[in-house]
Amino acid sequence: MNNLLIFLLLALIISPNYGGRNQNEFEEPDQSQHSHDSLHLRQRDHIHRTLRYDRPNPATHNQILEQLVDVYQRTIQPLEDAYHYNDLPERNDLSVGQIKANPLVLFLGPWSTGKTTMLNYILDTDILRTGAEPTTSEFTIVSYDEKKKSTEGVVLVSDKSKGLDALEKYGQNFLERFTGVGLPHPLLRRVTFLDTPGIIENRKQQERGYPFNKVVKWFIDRAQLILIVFDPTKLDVGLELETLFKQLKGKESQIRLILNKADSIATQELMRVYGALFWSLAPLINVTEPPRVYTGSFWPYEYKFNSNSALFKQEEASLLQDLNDVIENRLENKIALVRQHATRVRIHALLVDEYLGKLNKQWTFLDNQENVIDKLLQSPSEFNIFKGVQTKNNISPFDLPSPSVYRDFFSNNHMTDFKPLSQHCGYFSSCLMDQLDEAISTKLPALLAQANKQKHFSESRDEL
Ligand SMILES: Nc1nc2c(ncn2[C@@H]2O[C@H](COP(=O)(O)OP(=O)(O)OP(=O)(O)O)[C@@H](O)[C@H]2O)c(=O)[nH]1
Ligand SMILES: [Mg+2]
Repeated sequence: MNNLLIFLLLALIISPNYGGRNQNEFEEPDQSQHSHDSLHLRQRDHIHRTLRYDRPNPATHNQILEQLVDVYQRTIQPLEDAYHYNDLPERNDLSVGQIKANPLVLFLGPWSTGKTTMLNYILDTDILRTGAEPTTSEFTIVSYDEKKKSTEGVVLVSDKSKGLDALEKYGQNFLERFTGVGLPHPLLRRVTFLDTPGIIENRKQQERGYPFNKVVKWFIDRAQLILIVFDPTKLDVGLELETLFKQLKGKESQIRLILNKADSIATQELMRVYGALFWSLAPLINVTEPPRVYTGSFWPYEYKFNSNSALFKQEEASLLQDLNDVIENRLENKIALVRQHATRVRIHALLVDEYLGKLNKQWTFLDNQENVIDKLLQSPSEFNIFKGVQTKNNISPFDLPSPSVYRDFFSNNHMTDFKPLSQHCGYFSSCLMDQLDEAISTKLPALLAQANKQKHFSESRDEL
């Protein structure tokens, strides 16, 4: 009996999770690294050369960003507030913090495929814990800080300047699984990474205690590059991965597939795995152009003897170039994001205005106002509401939300709480909608032209 007790005590002490230790604490040494001691490190000059770490942001970069914030605050936000845009269910909200934030690069995919190792490799660190078992248990934002620092999720979401405050809605359980790692790495001045817990097939959503898929979708909507990492020795495509790809619809141009650890299998097998990967993913990716796949071994060690090292080197160079393009295009992407948001806010304001117009037309003093509102919400097509907005304002039918969204919206906001667009005009300033239209058609394209000019100027300076 005593022996059994001693055995259990010992087992508990040597267990890696003894004491409920947070798996992502970055002081923790990587146990798996010990087995890598005999491996030689690869040169990393190419990473530095491609990503041009030390090049500071040009002064014009920040000026353009400030102007973009100004356009948002002066012309888009007033309409957002006037028509309670942020009460729309499933909306894509925007904040000054998000506009100013660095481009976001996501690491997603099944467990133990090498996501965290790859991130450590790019940043030349071993600060994030890696391991052969499911290791990353937290959504980990890796961003710039003057010194190494770990920040808890609750703190991250309470700082509005970080643009992460909207994540608070996913609850305390999520916040306990959300963490920030700050590093004084120059690359992080220009880009922010998110490491995610690997997908484990057959695990039910509720076991996580927070809406994992919704959280992933929130980050997907805000990411400029989405790296989905696979391990050629375990290509199991199940329900969780299918769900992930469903959430990636519309973001196909940002997706890159990584066939990692490719030097651990023979060439012929690698070809077979490459085919199998496409075969299993094809039904999940609904576009004519397949996503780019990078094949290689994205860790700091020399490729295994006899592997396709020349190919892997080229693949790594292309991937780094891809990452650099995202960094270089960050201003254009931000302007496009604000423009897309402005278009959504415009459509919302036009729809509320149309509902109001129809209410005023349909309602007479003999009717019960609530009944008229209900009729408008239940059958908007009878009153030509969506079609009317679409044709009068030259909007694509694909950009219009579903009428059920407005049944939801007006259940929390009474229709008569809003004023029509024609009443949102100042004595000395133009109407809110005219200002928004001007931002979409003139101000934002002008900022885009400035951003392009600045990019070409930096590129031509690099070539000298
Ligand atoms: N042979 C080889 N092994 C690798 C490579 N990259 C990572 N590994 C190993 O694969 C295991 C898993 O690596 P992680 O980086 O922890 O994987 P992950 O995708 O972050 O895993 P989760 O956090 O559990 O989702 C570790 O033992 C790594 O040392 C690689 O390129 N080649
Ligand atoms: Mg990991």
